[in-house]
Amino acid sequence: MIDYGELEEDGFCIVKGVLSQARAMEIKEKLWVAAAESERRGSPTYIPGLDPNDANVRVFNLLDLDPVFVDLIQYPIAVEAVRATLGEDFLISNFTANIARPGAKSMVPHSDLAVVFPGPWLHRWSLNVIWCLDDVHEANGATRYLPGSHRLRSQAEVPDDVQQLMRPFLARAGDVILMEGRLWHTSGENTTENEDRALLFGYYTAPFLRPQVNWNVLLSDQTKNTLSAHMTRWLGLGAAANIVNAEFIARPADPS
Ligand SMILES: O=C(O)CCC(=O)C(=O)O
Repeated sequence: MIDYGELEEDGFCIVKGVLSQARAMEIKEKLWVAAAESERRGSPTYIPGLDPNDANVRVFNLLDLDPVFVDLIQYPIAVEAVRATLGEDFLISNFTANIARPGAKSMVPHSDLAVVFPGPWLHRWSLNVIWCLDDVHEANGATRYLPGSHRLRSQAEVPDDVQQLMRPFLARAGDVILMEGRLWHTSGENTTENEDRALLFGYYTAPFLRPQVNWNVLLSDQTKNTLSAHMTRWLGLGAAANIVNAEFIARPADPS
């Protein structure tokens, strides 16, 4: 199912039909409910500085908003891809959504590894598992990536005309895009009249990298109490969370 050769060679691969289109649509409905609940809790869905305008609807802390997101972050194919890329031990760094609505513009190009590690970017130390809840194509704001950019080792190597060189990921609702953390990308512009583009971003890192969010603070006790031992470890919850296990020390992350 997962083309690891492609993931290594291109920095991404698309896994088709992980969810049925009907299931993707059900999850999208839950996402809109989660977006409203997020606003109600005081966590805005538009972040000036992150997106150029409020046509991008951002939903943070998905794990606390609906159990369906707890299921997705530990979905077998996601965990398989993460383990194959990062090693047996890893952390869930973040899980968020971005719904690009008509009129949405591109954010600043970046790589997700650069967001958590200043470089040099020599190793595959993070992986984004992107859940497509809509068909994704250029006009509705498909995520755009810079081909070959998972081989860039520093900011100085990023071309000045990065935006012009980027290409859209093309995928169907229910597909998963596996994108390694070194691949430079941005959100696309949604130039359609009335088509949303909803994506979920499950971001996983090697266990020595500080997660983007502090799950200990962010998750409610109600959510924490439902989590398995594996999820507790992967979220870095608990007093001994920062002790990396001996197996991982003996076998560091894939050096590719
Ligand atoms: O929405 C997208 O297509 C990309 C989002 C992204 O890269 C981010 O939020 O860091």
